[in-house]
Amino acid sequence: MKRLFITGGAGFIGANFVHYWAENHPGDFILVFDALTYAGNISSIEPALADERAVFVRGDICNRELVEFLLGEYAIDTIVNFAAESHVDRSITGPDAFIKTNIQGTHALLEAARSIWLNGHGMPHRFHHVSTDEVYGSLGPDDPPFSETTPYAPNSPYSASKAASDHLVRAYHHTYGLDVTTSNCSNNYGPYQFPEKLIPLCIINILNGNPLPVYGDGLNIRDWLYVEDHCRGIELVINRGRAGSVYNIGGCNEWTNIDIVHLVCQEVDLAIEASPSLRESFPDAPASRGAKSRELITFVSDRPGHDRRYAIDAEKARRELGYSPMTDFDKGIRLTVRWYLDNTRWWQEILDGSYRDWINRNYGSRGIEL
Ligand code: NAD
Ligand code: TDX
Repeated sequence: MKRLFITGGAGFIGANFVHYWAENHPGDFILVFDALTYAGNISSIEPALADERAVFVRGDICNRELVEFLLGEYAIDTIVNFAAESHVDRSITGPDAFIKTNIQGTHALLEAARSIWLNGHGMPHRFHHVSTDEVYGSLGPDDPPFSETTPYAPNSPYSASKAASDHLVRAYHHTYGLDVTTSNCSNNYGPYQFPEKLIPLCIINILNGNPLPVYGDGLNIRDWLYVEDHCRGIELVINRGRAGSVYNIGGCNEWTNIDIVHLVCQEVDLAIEASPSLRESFPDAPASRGAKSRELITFVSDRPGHDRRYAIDAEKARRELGYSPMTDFDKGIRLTVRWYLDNTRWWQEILDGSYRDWINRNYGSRGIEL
């Protein structure tokens, strides 16, 4: 039985991971530790928190003393670090928070783990760090996909801060013998993704009849993975990955942005055309008046320093861990569109600000102090 400390567990991938782990390891204890920044949403994990083996603490990973106290108090043996500032565009307009959370926060977590786990008792432990393919930089059209030995070449403040955190994790293994693993994953999509990222942004903008902003020429390429496949990959790394190892996780599923936007338009249109109640709920969606969502596509200025192409070579994870993605893209996009149609309250409360008001009322605007 494991006792997990899941940082960033109220965010997109973290919340999916909390559900995945609770379902597949019902005897394990889970402590979700999350600062509930703009991207954190406690309602995403409410069902999992109803279990007596789950605890939620609002806190900042930069708060080493608090983390150290909780690791000891709850006899934690596994940290899974999802907590991060994760949006590239925000890192361009405001990099400070990325340096603080992604670098200083990961360092504070490592120090807390070192202090609790390497204190002479030799307690079995695992520090799993969740990272990104963006640390490897940008690929040309004919370059081979990123492998674990591809040199780091991060291009945005976001990817540079993630790269720095990866190096710290590596160094704590090499220098102190902390039992660490790192996974570098490609673009995720699925339920609970904050509506600033491309796919949920497009779904919601279509429903509200708003423009679909496509950066530059729309021909940038990403390798998309359904979030549940990422969660399974992380589970495999935690359970079977070698200490000190890095594993790339990806979907083997490269798409240009414009093709993704077209696919999302098509799926939303099909759903609305088939449902009078959706037409009533979303009168501004093009399909509700017999038009096509692709008319909302608007090419806008490119993201500064926009990486052209990412692609992951997940052969090491396949060979060593038996990892392979299970959800094909058509199915994953259909499931994702369906989730946003069935969970309008989740995203409408984010858009209208009522969710943030609720958090501030129930959790205080500054977080808990222990
Ligand atoms: P997200 O932005 O949806 O969620 C981040 C979570 O971390 C939020 O709940 C937020 O409240 C919390 N958080 C932020 N700062 C914190 C702090 N200082 N202390 C405690 N909690 C804090 O992010 P995501 O998309 O779920 O990404 C999770 C992790 O996976 C990140 O490390 C990201 O770099 C990595 N990743 C994401 C993707 C992707 O496609 N989304 C792909 C590869 C890797
Ligand atoms: O409105 C948009 N229009 C657009 O063309 C947005 C939000 C994005 N884009 C483009 C930029 C990217 O090429 O779509 C692509 C995907 O953009 P995002 O959803 O912002 O993701 P990306 O920048 O690729 O980064 C994501 O994947 C890797 C996550 O946000 C990172 O946390 C993860 O590490």
